[in-house]
Amino acid sequence: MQTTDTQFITTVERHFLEGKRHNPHATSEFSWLLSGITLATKIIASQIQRAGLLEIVGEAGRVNVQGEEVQKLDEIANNTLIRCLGYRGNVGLLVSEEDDEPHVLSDQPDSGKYIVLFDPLDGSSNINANVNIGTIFSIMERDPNCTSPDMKARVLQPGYRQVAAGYVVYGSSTVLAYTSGHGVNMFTLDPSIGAFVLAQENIRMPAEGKIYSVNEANSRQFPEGYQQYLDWAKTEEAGYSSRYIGSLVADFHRTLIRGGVFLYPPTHKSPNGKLRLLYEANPLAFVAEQAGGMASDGRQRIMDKQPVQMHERTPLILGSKAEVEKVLSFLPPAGAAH
Ligand code: P6P
Repeated sequence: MQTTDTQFITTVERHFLEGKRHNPHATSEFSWLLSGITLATKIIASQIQRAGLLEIVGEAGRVNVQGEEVQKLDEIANNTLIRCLGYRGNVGLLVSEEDDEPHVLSDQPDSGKYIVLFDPLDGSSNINANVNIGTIFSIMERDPNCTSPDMKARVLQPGYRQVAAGYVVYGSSTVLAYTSGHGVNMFTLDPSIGAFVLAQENIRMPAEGKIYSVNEANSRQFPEGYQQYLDWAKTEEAGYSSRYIGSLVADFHRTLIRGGVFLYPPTHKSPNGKLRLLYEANPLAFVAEQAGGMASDGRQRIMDKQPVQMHERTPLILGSKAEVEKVLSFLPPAGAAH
């Protein structure tokens, strides 16, 4: 086996610190925080690779705050992230899709400087079908002007306040894509050295892509404009293909690489959309925009939304700018009655 020439590999931590020249957050303390996420996702990846061999597939026997059956691997992923981020020394609050309340690690301005929000294992119901699943994370700074004793209030910041965001997709390879506001960089986990190694710098999402990604079974529940868009996209002259994995991180990763648009519109069951704003829509919107793409809730830019609740959901139209704009052209203008 060809060994990796270590002098030529760029790990995610090294790449981040080398970005110091244009990124005020590229400090060693932030790199230490980032290494908490990369460590956790390496541990999660190793668990997933052996899921069929270990008694960790299946349901944990409890329902989470979202009302969803918790998978055993959900709990493992959640606990791993909490543990790995718990002693970074600069994380004040952790917000997880799995937990109703934030985890308070520090309420001090310096040791509690960052807030990390995450969906520990998105798409986990697909685990036993060996479908790609993922971890999504968002990093914000503590708002010095928010002195509310209610920790939930501290995390209700719009997405444009994010200082970094990204995801890890666990599939045929384990891939990390993240941004700290200066483009999107992609790293592949090299199991032979246990490090995320730079695979592609400054990724650009294709400006357009004839792929739409939506759960067609819900289409009759969608507001009229979405149905009109899908009717158009299905015409021969429009020339679209439909691709839907049912795992947000996998559907988004394909969209980032090949272009197209992912949609999760309002449905009767989820009138505000199914996907969560703080730790699903916002981080992927940040990555999408940094790669030249776009993210909307059908009325406004995802990252401009002022959250009202920590686990609030949002409709999501995410992908190539021209493709998102095409969907929006079928919807009522912002402010019009839906
Ligand atoms: P539906 C997985 O449960 C998830 O949260 C996302 O990963 C995925 O995009 C979505 O739900 C799929 O939802 O209703 O199409 O099964």
